[in-house]
This record gives sequence, structure tokens and C-alpha cells, in this order.
Amino acid sequence: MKPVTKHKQLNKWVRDMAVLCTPDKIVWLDGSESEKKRLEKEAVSTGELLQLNPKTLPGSFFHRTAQNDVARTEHLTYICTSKKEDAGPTNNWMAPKDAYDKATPYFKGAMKGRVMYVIPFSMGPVGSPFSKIGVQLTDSLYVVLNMRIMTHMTSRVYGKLGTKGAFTKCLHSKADLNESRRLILHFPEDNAIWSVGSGYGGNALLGKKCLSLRIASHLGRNEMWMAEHMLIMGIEDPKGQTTYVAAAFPSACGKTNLAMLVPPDELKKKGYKVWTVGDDIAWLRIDDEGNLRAVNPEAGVFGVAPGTNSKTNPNAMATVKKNAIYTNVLLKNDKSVWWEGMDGDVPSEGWDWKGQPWHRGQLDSNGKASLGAHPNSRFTAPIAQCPSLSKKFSDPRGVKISAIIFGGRRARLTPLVFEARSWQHGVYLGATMSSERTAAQFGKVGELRRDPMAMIPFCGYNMGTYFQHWLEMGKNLASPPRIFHVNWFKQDENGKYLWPGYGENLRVLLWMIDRCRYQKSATETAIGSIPNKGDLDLTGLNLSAESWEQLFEIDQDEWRNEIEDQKKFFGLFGPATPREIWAEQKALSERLGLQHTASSGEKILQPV
Ligand code: OXD
Ligand code: MN
Repeated sequence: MKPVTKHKQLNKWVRDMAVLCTPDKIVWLDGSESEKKRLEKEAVSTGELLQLNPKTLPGSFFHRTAQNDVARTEHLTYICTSKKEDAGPTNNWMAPKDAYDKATPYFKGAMKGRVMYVIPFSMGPVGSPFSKIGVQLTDSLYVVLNMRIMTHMTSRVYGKLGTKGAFTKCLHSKADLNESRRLILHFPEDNAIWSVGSGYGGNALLGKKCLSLRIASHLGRNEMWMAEHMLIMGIEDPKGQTTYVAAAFPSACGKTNLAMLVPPDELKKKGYKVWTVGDDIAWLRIDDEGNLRAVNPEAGVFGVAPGTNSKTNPNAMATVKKNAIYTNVLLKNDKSVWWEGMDGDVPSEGWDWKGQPWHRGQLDSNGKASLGAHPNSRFTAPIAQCPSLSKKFSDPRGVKISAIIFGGRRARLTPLVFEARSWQHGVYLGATMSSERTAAQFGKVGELRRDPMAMIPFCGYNMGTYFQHWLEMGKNLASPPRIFHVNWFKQDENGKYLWPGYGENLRVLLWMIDRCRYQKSATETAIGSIPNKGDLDLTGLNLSAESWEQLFEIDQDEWRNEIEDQKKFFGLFGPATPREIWAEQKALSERLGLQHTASSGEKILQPV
């Protein structure tokens, strides 16, 4: 097929990549409905997708990935910059030439016997000043059809590009899906991404983590904006005023649930509503008045299925009722799907995520319940189908952000909620985020991981410099959003969650809004401000005084250990850790009444 654009550099790149990958043909896509139908049919005929029951799940499909390809592979993900220090100590690094040399043989001939699809897409509404254009080449129809949901995929972007416009060159091949020949490479200096050997969403839908976070964070640093792993939501009060917040949580810590929250009955009756703008990624820019504004660059949701049900996330359940793609869930005999924690009865039988026959009560070889769906099984669906979608979702100017929320999954230590003393202190709170590991990443589930701003797997440059960028952004904001830290996952000594979570989290958000809009007073503590007793609306919630105490307890010994751990972490970045971060840590130690011993990293930066 002939190129459909007059963009010489784009056409040459497609030609060059085709010479490398040797597909049987090149198909330039336009994102139209008729094209979608044609591709779905094709994917069903090759077995890449299975059509689900058209009565119960119209327009929906099922896909199984290879068993060795079920999550992002951070150990095979690289930032390829000329200088190692530009990638920083928390990213895997390869020099660009070495990376191209290493991956070239994996791509060589990889598309033989296959089609190379050319996907034009915009992250962010087409033509918005926030948006960026990408073109992805791939040999996977599953990837094409997911990209069609997750991005603004349309040939209109070629018009925007004209003959010389900038775009991210995204090359993807599933190749032989061999883990030892899998690489996810980012070339920020070339505005390019090469991903080979995986068909899993986070590795293969290159508009998502690769472009919208790793490459975009690099662009944002140069252009004075931010690409963040954040949901965006609006909370409408009974007077009809909507306040927008952005929130960062590590993967699989409930961002999708929070973004689509349904108010508990008591608050619904009072007139509160929640509007979803985005559930995973936010691009944030400073407007002419010095406000922080955000857009969601994505067009779909790629959510974790297990645990999603009409209680935990009714809006997600409604979103995925049609036109969805289900990956690695249990396939029922009636061609509908199921996952652990879904509504209704556990099916008596079906086909598990590995494609093996499965029945209720089945045990694995260790005598444990055999899972029907993989813990990181996913659904992909257009966000436009979400009942709580905000009217502002496609506003090219984005929404004004009044509060930023950081959070992690910690059984102990951090209280339910506390507020930073200033933007700088808030940056420190983001930089000290940590969470117990979930199934969205390779690694030991439950292990503590430091994950600043939930960006450790996604920051496309040195995280020390990234902290500095956050501080710089604050200096350019006339009215910076307030910054909060939450922990929905605190447990008592018996391992029982102290806070009910899900829809009830709105109670905490309303307190934040009181702080932002009405400057409501709060109780100052060493770590930040917490709600005065009685200031969280707990109507209809049976929370004991003891649970409240435990939710807001600040344990000196735990904080002492925490600060020591933080010091080791910040020490990693050497001189790239901003002075302001060390200063905040020192001030916290003092407020906690702990003796402050400077770490080696901090000493480097002490004024003489
Ligand atoms: C995701 C992730 O898929 O963070 O959003 O892993
Ligand atoms: Mn995510």
C-alpha cells in the first residue's frame, strides 16, 4: 500500500522499518468504523481474538496473551540516552547505538508472513495545545484494536502533521514473544520507541506508558509541563460547583475505582456527584493565569479486572458492557467472561486464562485455589462509555486542578489522609511515596517499593532532576494546587483494613475540597495537617473512635525507620537530589523530635 501522507520523514521511516521487518504488506489505517469491523473479522479469523456473546457482551472480544507475557516487564524496559546520568539510577539504561544494535536483529524479518499496520494517533484531543502525535507500526491486530480504544486514532492527525510536524516514532513487533528477545526501548533524544517480543498492553500499546509517560515526561521537562501517572476527577457539590483533583497511585492501587467513584447513598442524597476525566494518565500545563490545568491524553480504560464488580466499581462494569476487549480473564462456556471478585455466582466451569479447562473449587498443585483469571487480567473499553464521564473530558483546555493527591498501599505508617504544608513539602511527599507491590509488575507481591509520584517505572529521565522539575513547576504557578497524601490501605494489628475504601473515599475528598475552597481549619501534626475530629463527613458510616485513632496514629519508631529508608533512596541520586528535598526531610525529623543525622547524599549538598 502506498503512503497516505506527504510527510517525507514519516514516509521514509515507514519504508525503512518495513525493510528491516520485511512484512508481506503495509496497511495504512484511518481509524474509521468500517476499518474496525474489517480488522475485528480478520482477528477473529486468525484466532487472535474470539468474539464474545453478542447478546450479553455486544461488540466485545476476548484475547489470551502468551503465558510468559502477562505484565509490564520493567527489567527489560530501557531509557536510551547518550549520557547514563540522564536516565538516572532508577531506570535501566543503554546507549542509543547499543540499544538499536541489540534490538535490530530481533526486528529483522520479524514481520515476515504478517502485515505491518500503520496507526496514526493523537494523545489528547486532536488539535488541543496539550496533545502530541504518534505513529505506531505493529504486526499485532490485538494491538491495533486496543490502540483504537486507548488513543485518538484517526488519519486526521496526518493533516495536523502536514509535511514536517513532529511525531513519536513507535515501532512494535510481537516477533516470537520470546522473553529472552524482548525489549522495550525509549529514545527520548530521537522521539522514538522500539518494543519487541511482547504483546502485553503496557509493553505494546505504545501510546500509553511509553509515549504518554516516559517520552512525554522528557518532553514536559524541556517544555515546562508534566506527564504524570494520575487520574483526574471532578467532584460536584450540592451547589453545582465542581472541583477537579489529580491523584497518583502506583499500579493496581485503585486509580480506576477512585476515578469512577459512586458516592455512598448518604452523600448522593445530599447532592454530591463525581465526574471522571481520566483514570491513569494526566498531562498538566500552566495556563496564562498561572493555574495548573490537566487533560487525560487517553481515550479508553485499560483496567485490572479481578476485584472489579458492581460494588467496587459500578461505572467500570457499565463501561465494559459493550465494545470491550478482555485479556486473560476466564472464558465461560456461554462466551461471556468472569474473573475473581466479579458479581454473582462463581461459574461452575470454563476456560482459565491459560486456556485450560477450569471448574469451581479447582486447586493448583500447591493445594491453593486455582485462578480462573490472571491477577493482572484486563479490560479495555472506550472511556466515552463510562456513565460518569465528565463533560470536560474533551475540552482542549483541560480542567483546572485544585488538589493533587499522592497515595500508596501501606499496611502501617501513613495515616488515612494528611495535607502538605506547602508545594515544596508536597513535592517531598510525592518523592517519598512508597507502596507494597501488586500484580501489575513483575516481582514479589507485598514487598515495599519506593515509588515517587507513582512514576518509578515511567519517568523518562533522571528522577532527581524530575523532583527539581516539580519544584520549578511550583515556582511558575500563581496559585499552586494543595497537595495531600492518602492511604486507603492501613490495617490494624490483625491485618484488617481500618477504612472501608471505594465509594467511602469521597468523604476524604470532600474534606480536601473544604480545605481548598473554604480554607477550613485542620489539626497540625509533625507530618502535615489532618482533619479535626468531626470534620470528615462520616454520616451513615460506622467508624469507631478506636479506628479513627489508629487511622491517624503517628508512630515515632515507624517514622524513624521510614526516614532512614528514604535517606538511602535519595542518596541514590547523589547531587541530582534537590536541596529542597533534603531540607524537607530534615525539617520533618525535627518536627518528629528525632535526632537528625545527615546522610552521605545530603552532606554533598550541605552549604559549607
Ligand atoms: C497500568 C499500570 O496498566 O500502571 O496502568 O500498570
Ligand atoms: Mn497505570
